[in-house]
Amino acid sequence: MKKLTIIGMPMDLGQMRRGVDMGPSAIRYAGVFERLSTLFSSIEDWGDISVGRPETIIDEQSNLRNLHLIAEKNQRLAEMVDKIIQSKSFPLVLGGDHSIAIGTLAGVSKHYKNLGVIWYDAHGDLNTAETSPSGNIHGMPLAASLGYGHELLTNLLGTSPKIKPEHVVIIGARSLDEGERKLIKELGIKVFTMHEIDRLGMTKVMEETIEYLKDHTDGVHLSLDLDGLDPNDAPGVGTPVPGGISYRESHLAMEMLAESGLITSAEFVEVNPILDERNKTASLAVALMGSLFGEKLL
Ligand code: HAR
Ligand code: MN
Ligand code: MN
Ligand code: MN
Repeated sequence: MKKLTIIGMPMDLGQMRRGVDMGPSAIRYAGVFERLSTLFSSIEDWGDISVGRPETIIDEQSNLRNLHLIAEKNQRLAEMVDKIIQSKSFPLVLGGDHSIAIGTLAGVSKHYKNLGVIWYDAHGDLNTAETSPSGNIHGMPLAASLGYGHELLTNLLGTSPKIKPEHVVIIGARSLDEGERKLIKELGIKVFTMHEIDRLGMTKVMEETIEYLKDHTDGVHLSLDLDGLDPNDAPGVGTPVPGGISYRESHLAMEMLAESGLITSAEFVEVNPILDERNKTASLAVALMGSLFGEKLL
């Protein structure tokens, strides 16, 4: 059995709603350590990276809110994730808003020539300063990891791009901006929107995802944004979009990933306990982690 290392990234600077910085606490409170401890030979919690307050000066020129702080803190996260993998442990990052994927992927991708990424999300997170309707960096991490966007975001640890478009699968998309749609088409990124999930069913979606990635990648990162799920199941998120993936479909997806043995790193992001109902969303995140790491019902 493998080792697991948890690290918290209480980042709320990638978007406008405070509270998502308490995501790591909420996930710990929901019992992540206890839940996963039987599934690994050893499990460590390295605590949180300190993030700090929002920048007061908004860089209007770049249309990137809190750019410098986000880049700096993600650099730190990238270094920690790198260390975790060096110590032969599985990195599990707790968010925090989705801008932290920039750091996670910078650290993880150092160790893989062809890193696959499963982006489980209502959104594409494929914006750049030019296409973003909001200036919020949590809408940009997948673009940044593919090498699109401001140099401070694309070039962490000194390389860019971190991943290749043909090794990315987006699952659950139902809110894509114009520029994101364009980039998806231009790069030929594989996307299972809610339409495909409805039409094919989650079993087929995951079979195809696993088939698509398994022979072309040497590791696969799961970036799970809780807003990929339906807001009825995951109300504690900053940018809920109705009509999402269900609780059971998400468990099925995690169970199939566990069976595949493909996943080599993971992050669970956008849990905002201030917007939640009795820690429902953090508890859901922990339950999904259980399935992802091979917990069985029987
Ligand atoms: N696409 C919109 C934007 O760029 C909303 C992004 C919301 N992002 C997240 N991450 N919650 O998926 O602002
Ligand atoms: Mn996201
Ligand atoms: Mn999202
Ligand atoms: Mn390939």
